[in-house]
Amino acid sequence: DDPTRHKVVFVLGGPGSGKGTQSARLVEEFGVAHLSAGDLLRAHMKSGSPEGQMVADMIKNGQIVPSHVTISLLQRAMDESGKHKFLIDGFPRNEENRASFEKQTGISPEFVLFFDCPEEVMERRLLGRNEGRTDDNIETIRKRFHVFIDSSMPVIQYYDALGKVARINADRPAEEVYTEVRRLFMEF
Ligand code: UP5
Ligand code: MG
Repeated sequence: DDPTRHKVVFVLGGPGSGKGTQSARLVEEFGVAHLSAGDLLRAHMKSGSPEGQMVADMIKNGQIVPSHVTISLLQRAMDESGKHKFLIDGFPRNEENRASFEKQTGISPEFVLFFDCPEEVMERRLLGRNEGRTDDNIETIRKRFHVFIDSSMPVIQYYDALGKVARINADRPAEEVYTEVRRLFMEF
């Protein structure tokens, strides 16, 4: 399988901005493959390996897992999917993630969907989610917000400077957000 055929869209935005929700709709309508880096890491942490334990500790603290771990999970998922169009949700989260991914896979994204949402709205959504995630507590949520501003926003700025970012106001009902997301998705 030729990796140069792979087309990738990064789905970025703060914790609780709606990355997973909107990605699921795009999958339904356009049949692209959805790879949530967070979901892959959460599955990996249940593996019982020492690396899994490290991932669990880092997620509970809202920290960014080392690139090599996340990238190998993403690469394997891409290889196993048999598809060549991917939505990668929640990755890259820092400059090192971004540079390593582009270097190791040779893939740069077609574009980036950026869900822009106020913190108080994201906080309310995360506290109301109730899916038993170890990072959905107020203490970890504050750390996640901090890491997002400090480490992840520079990645969005990097792609914005390349003209690759489509910003979406995510502080609206999910249906309304999707109307704009699908329109942007079809334009590209
Ligand atoms: N909801 C969604 N849209 C809504 C809307 N428009 N109006 C009202 N409610 C809405 O949505 C969150 C909640 O809000 C849901 O209950 C939903 O119904 C509702 P969701 O779509 O799940 O938002 P999402 O942006 O996906 O939120 P998530 O919590 O998954 O974002 P994070 O970025 O925090 O989580 P992720 O899983 O990507 O990462 C978790 C951790 O893994 C990171 O903190 C980090 O420790 C680690 N990680 C890495 O280290 N490296 C990576 O590359 C990726 C993750
Ligand atoms: Mg998510």
